[in-house]
Amino acid sequence: MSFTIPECLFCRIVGGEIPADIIYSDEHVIAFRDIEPVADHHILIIPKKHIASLSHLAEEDMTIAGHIMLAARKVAEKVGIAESGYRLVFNTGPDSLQSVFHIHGHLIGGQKMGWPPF
Ligand code: IU
Repeated sequence: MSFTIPECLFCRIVGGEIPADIIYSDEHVIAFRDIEPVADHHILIIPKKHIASLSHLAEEDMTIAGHIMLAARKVAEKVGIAESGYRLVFNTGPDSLQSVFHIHGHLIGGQKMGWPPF
């Protein structure tokens, strides 16, 4: 699935137009380091298809959702946080402070975290 929109920053990263520190890429998703990391490891996992947020995920996107989760597991293993633990956070909508409207999971780890996250 390769639906992209030109004004979307993350679609432009997918297209190679904007550089990113890419950790993982396959047919459906890419993962790259966040430019403003909040933890030792902070990696964004995004589908190549443009989907604005979790609230815009359709039934037909079920496979893509699965690919994002599997990529998170692979990236966690690759950067060495699979055993110590991590979070996968999908900020969705205004209360969550979502700022980029191309769905992305924040894979966060490499240090002890607190709970609740606000
Ligand atoms: P949010 O959940 O939509 O708030 O997260 C967007 C993230 O995208 C945020 O952590 C930014 O630091 C990150 N980001 C980035 O990695 N590269 C960019 O060029 C831009 C934002 I703009």
